[in-house]
This record gives sequence, structure tokens and C-alpha cells, in this order.
Amino acid sequence: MSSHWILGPGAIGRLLAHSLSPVAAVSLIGRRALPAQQTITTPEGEQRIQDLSIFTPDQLAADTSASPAFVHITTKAMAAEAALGSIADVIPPTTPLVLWQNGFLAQPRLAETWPGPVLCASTTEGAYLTSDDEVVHAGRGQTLVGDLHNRHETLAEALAATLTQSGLATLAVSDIRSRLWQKLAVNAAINPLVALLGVRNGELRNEAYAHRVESAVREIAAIMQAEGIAPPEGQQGEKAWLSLVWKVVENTANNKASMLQDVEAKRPTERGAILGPMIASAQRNGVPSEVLQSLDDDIAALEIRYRC
Ligand code: KPL
Repeated sequence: MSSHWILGPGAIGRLLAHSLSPVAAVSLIGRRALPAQQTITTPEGEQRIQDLSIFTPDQLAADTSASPAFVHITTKAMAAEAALGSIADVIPPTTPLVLWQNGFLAQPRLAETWPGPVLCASTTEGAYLTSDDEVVHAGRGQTLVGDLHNRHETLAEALAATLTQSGLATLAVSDIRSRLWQKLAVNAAINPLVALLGVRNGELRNEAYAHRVESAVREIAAIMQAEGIAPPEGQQGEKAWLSLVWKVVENTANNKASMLQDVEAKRPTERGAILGPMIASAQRNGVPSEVLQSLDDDIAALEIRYRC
């Protein structure tokens, strides 16, 4: 039985812990203590209770258990490096990491600095927490795993097989960088706008807001071209990115996007991982980014206001 450590007991972390527990040895690691008895509600509405092994980093340091086969980092993007730092002393530097973050901030940084293999995961599984001891698996999706430089295909395939066996349909892919940027493109078009407007995704279709989506997508399409990222489904150019964004808006019309949830809860947003890499790329490539920059400035101002 391989051993998986999951760093970050948020919704995806707990979904992973519940799913992997029957097929692997799982340790869930978080900064604060949580009840060992945890409940998951499946997409079919069934409730399952499991005792999970939950530790704080200090408890892990005192534990002499064998080193893990994989460390999954399921924190928010901005917290990933600090989270890894909190356990780095108790794992060999050759331990494979699996990064589950949104955006494209933690992935290139850790791929550069961590000596061991760094896999990235991009998932459309839907999950949310309802309390300290319950996660709801709201909808099944698909997970893609791979590494940015295609050096660890066998490892990605082994991980995909374990995750699939655990009930999370997963494919090992050779183009995870493109997949992460494609998701980033959609997130950059939707998340900052809905967070600022305080609306559910579907409301972006209103006449009053749609042109703002279009002007963000115009910049995003040019950045994608400069990065060499084609839209999924074989189409080309700005129109293809716009139709992808509208398709996601349609499919998630009732969702409160993650950035809006962060703003409502007065938590730091993932603007640095979503708008940050977009704007940095625009600057590197001499592509306009005024619209994205002003969204980023407005979110930053909002965060400052609620931090005071
Ligand atoms: O991924 C999302 C998010 O909320 O972060 C979108 C696609 C915007 C759906 O809500």
C-alpha cells in the first residue's frame, strides 16, 4: 500500500483523503487539529464516515513513520510553498510532490526549486466543506496529471492509476502546462469580475457585464498566443477563447466562483496566482494588459479594505 500525505485539509484535500483511504495509507496534514472522524457526502447523496489520520506538522515531526510515496499539496496557491516548508524537514528531498493549485504560480516555482519530481494536477471534481468534519463531493469530474517538463511520465501514470482506483477518474497527460494555462485563461476571465461585481457566474451574460468579459478575453487571447497555448478543442484565436469562457459561464451559471467566495469570507484571494502570471506574461511578451491590470488593482484594493 503506497503512502500519500495530503497537505491542506480544504475541500479537495479532504475529498482526496476520503477517496484514497481505502486504497492507500493516507495522512492528512493541516495547521490546526481536526476531528479524526470525518464524513463525506457523495454526489449520489450517500454519507460515508471514515476515521482519517490527521496531523499537524509538529505531530508529524514527532512521528517516525516511513516517508511518503507522494505528498499532495492542496492548499490555496499562495500558501503552497509555506505549507511544503512546514514539513520539508521530515521528508526526503526526493519525495514526489503533486500540486493541486489553481493558476500558475506555485507550479513553476516548486518545479524549479524542489529537487524531487513535481507533478501538477488539474481537476474538475467539485467539492465544498460544510464543517470541520464534513465535505460534500458535489459533482464528479476529471483530473489530469503530468509534470511541466515531461520527465516523469511513469510516475504520473502510476498516480493516475491509484487516483482512478480510488474513484477519482484521472488521466496522465503530456501537456499539463497547456492544460493549466487553459484553466487559468478561463479563471482570469471569470473570477476577478464576479468577485468585484458580487454576482454568480451566470450573471456575466447580462448586457451590463458581457462587454467586460469580452475585453478581458481580448487580452487573455493575445497572452495565450504569446505563450503558445491553443484553446482546447482545436479552434484558434480570440473567438475560440470567448466561446470557451461563455461555455464555462453557462455550465457554472449558478456557481459562486472561488474568488467571490474568498471575497465574501474576507480571505486573501488567488489574484496573485491567476492574474499575476497573466500580467507577468503580457509584460514579458509586450502584449497589452490594461484590463487585467485594472482588475488586479481593484481586487487588491478590495482586499486591503477588508483587511483593515
Ligand atoms: O474554476 C472556477 C472557480 O470558481 O474558480 C470557475 C470556472 C470560475 C467556476 O466557478
